[in-house]
Amino acid sequence: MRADFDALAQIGATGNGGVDRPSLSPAHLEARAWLRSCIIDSGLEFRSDGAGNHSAYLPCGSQGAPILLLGSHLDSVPSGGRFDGPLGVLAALEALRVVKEQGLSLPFHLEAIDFTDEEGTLVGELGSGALAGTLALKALDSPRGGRQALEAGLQRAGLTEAGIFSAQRDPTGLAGYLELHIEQGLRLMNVQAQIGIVTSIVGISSYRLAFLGQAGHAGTTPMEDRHDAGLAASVFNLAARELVMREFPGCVANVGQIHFSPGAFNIIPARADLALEFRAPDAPILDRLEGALLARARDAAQQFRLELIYEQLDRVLPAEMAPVFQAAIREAAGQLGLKAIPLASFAGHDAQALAPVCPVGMLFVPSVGGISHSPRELTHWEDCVYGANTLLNAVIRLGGKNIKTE
Ligand code: HGY
Ligand code: MN
Ligand code: MN
Repeated sequence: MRADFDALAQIGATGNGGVDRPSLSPAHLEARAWLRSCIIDSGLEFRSDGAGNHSAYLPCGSQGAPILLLGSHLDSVPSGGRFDGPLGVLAALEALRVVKEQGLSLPFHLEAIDFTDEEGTLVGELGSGALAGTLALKALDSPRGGRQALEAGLQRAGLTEAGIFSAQRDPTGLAGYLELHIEQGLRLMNVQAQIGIVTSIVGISSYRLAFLGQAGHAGTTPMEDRHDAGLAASVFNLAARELVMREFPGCVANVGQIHFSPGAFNIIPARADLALEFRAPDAPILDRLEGALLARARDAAQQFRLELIYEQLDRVLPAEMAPVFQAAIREAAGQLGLKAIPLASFAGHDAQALAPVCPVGMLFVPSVGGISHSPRELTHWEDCVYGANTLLNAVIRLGGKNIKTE
């Protein structure tokens, strides 16, 4: 697993410990080709689907048994870390290898999967949403990464929009989904725990907003006469932060992009385009937060006598982790003598796309300094191994439980 991890980290490497593998980019496709060869060299069956999900399949269950999916994603955020996603895919692959070597038989088959575009540099949880049948057709109309990037990526990967939806699986064939991931926060490190038993995953919504003002001469236009879109964008960004910190404890909001146009030193910005994302632990709070943020945007537009337009790009629901999966993780960690604590995930994950159709579970390992989505992302290798062993042992424990009913 270590040799695989180090080899994979070289693909799309940014030279400072990170990787740059946006979904369906050449570097991402190179990583997928590398995974395919790993799967075949391991004597496992290679599979891929219309959404570009790549997987290793091990028929270790009885005839007609459902499949327990394990995995994560190989795509990264731009200039991201080398652990976010790959650790889960490689630990899943290693689990299949060990089950195969040991000749273990389980009440389900195993499949180690690399989901397409978890990070949303194109759409967001694209492959997992397609497999689950939860991907909305409209999600492809105005995707987070823009239509052009989506079309170019699909073409590069030999995929089609219609083909994406053919990836949907019959839920009766799915025993569930279990994912190992880095925590991307500080809670495990703060209590010296090795394993996080994920209890729930946060809901996430994203919008594109634009403030529309008037271009003008930056030198000759009196300050009080300006319709400056840039000012509204700045006021809104600060107002969003204040709103969340004052009125929405446990939630977050982020303006990840602001683009002023025409964009010159001496032109008053006519237009400011913003990428807004916000997260809440449950759907009603997510909806309340959405309304409050849009009200702040309207206030900012009014304050500077501007027009406001906006479009919701996606809304991923919060998800509860199946108690039987949490129990299997807790027992596996205990059996390995590891300290495990329950915790909610404020990062989104493929597991939340699958949660509506099958029982899901996640386990975390510590992130040094809580840093992620950065080349400085780091998990000590010892913790990666603890996570992989806990994943494997949780799979074996799930083999002894009645997953669908417990
Ligand atoms: O954005 C997230 O929470 C995840 O890393 N995709
Ligand atoms: Mn991830
Ligand atoms: Mn991520």
